[in-house]
Amino acid sequence: MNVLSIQSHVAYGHVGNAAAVFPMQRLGVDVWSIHTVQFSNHTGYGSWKGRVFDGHSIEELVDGISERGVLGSCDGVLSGYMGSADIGSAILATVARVREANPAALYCCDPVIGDVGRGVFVRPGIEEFMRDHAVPAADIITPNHFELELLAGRAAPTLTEARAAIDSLHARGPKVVLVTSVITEDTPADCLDLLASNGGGLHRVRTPRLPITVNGGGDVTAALFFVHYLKSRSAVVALEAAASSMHGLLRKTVELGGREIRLIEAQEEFVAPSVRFTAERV
Ligand code: PXL
Repeated sequence: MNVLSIQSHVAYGHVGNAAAVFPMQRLGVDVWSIHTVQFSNHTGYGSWKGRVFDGHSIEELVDGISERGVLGSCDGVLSGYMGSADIGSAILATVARVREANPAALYCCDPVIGDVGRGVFVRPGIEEFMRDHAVPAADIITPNHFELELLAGRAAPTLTEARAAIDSLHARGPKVVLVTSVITEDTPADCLDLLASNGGGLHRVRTPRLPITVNGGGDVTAALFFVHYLKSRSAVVALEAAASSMHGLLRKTVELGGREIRLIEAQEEFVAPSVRFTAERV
């Protein structure tokens, strides 16, 4: 299986491609990674070095891959942190090229915009680009709770309102919606929910809430969910697998400490999660 992953890259630590590529490889996927930015470290530190690429630099690499004659063997495109709306347009042009070469290829868009404590952390224009262009082009989207509310343009403090917000996103195109880091009024204080919908039903996995906030967790979750979906074609199977592996990764991160997710040390969790969660229909 081949996945084209277009995301940010950091030299130190784990977000974007530096978070998503290894778990996908560990699951046996051949990952073609294109970087939208190359930074020293993630932006959560408040300062970083490096640069944002432009749309042309993305399309140039896709041209080169296309010249190898392999685009038709691409099973899916995964996008994350975009850097600029111009890069976003290049990503959507790439998705169109891949679909032309392989009509069965799926596009999973992780609409990285922000998070509850930090607010919006991407450049102006990205939020609108995600809402108006990327989401409608995607087969699968993986917003966190904060991004769900922004994209749907409505608050989702309860499960009922989250369901309505998810349905409004389905109506714009995506067949599958995964919502991460969900905390509604129905969520117990020591728990965190993940919701997955395939348009025909909503499923929830509830995991214990761990005493950390990390960067890159959403990037790993989207990558795991996409790979398991590509393999199983089941949103429920993908939800259970991604939630179980993520919980294992975060437990390892709590155990070992530090500011970055412990991706390497937790690698066994991607293939054989030590705790398996099951989804319930809600
Ligand atoms: O995890 C999202 C993300 C991706 N890429 C970069 C980031 C962040 C979050 O901080 O800084 C570069």
